Amino acid sequence: MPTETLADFRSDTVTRPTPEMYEAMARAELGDDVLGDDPTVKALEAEAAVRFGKEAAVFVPSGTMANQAAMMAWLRPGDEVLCEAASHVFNFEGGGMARLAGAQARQIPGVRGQMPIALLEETLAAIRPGNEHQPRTRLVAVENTHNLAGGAVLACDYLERVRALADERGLVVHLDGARIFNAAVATGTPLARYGALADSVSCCLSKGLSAPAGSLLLGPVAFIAEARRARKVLGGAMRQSGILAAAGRVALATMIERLADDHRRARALAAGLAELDWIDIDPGAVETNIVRFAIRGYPGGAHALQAALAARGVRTIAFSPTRMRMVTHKDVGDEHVAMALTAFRGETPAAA
Ligand code: TLP
Repeated sequence: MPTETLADFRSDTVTRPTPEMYEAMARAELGDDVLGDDPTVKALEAEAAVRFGKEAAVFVPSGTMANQAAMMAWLRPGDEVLCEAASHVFNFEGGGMARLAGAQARQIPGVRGQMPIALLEETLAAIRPGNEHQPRTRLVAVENTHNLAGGAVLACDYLERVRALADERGLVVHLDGARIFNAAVATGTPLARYGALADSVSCCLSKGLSAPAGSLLLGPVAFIAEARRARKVLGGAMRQSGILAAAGRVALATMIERLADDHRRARALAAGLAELDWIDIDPGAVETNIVRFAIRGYPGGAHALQAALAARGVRTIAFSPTRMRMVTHKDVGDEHVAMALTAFRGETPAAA
């Protein structure tokens, strides 16, 4: 049996840089970004700010740092954040909101990644800003696309309603847009539209866009100045980071439109998995590049299946004994989708 990984569906974070990125990195004009004179970082920040229609941007090493620097810049200790219960910022960032910003999260259970508007209204109606017993509710966090909701897209009319509620109550909106490019491509929405609906936006260049590392945080000038301070505190202020920014510029310029291919392959993968009666999946729910599903009757559960698939050269992630995730990206082609489906068929449990 092959042990070498041939088809890696664990995440779109596994993508390798393109030849054009390597070339841009080799040729990048560099300075010292902590001293504020790396021209390639500055160019990337300026280009991203224009795309999202934001005043300013700061380049950071990761999506986690982009989100957490945003929290540190917007919040004071004791503040409260409203976030979807399955959001990345709450579940997968090491408790940073509490640890770094000293803020507490009020979790709102969502439907396909959306906090129901009625529930948000009810929650916000109970806020009494002048009451010293209550935390100061300061920020609403949204995630688009929503990772744990299987890459679900948050529609602009939903985001408009969140924006309006936040405005009524004087709250800021932070958009975790780690995969905002996928949302934009899936719906034909300009990035500036998303930029207009949130006070701050984070986005990742190192996921579907395939840069080796790097994310951006975007927002008003004063906020970004504060976020730069947070980046420094977090150890994320880098020196010749133009090397990474050069790949990021290529990512922004060349890698957005092709995400449609990843979405098409994710739908094909989901349709193939749906034919297996031991897999529970709704292929109609696959809107972008993330495919989540549940398995039934596999001896040892999802972790054992993950190991068996890996032995067949197909890497996946088991999130629980029954739940798995696969993500399509630049480095998986149609042949890898076919290979994955063959591997799943080969693992059909005897009882199924
Ligand atoms: N998500 C990773 C894991 O952490 C789960 C993945 O493989 O999907 N926001 C969202 C919505 C994300 O999905 C991620 C990464 C981040 C933020 C953090 O980005 P990084 O990994 O660059 O810190």
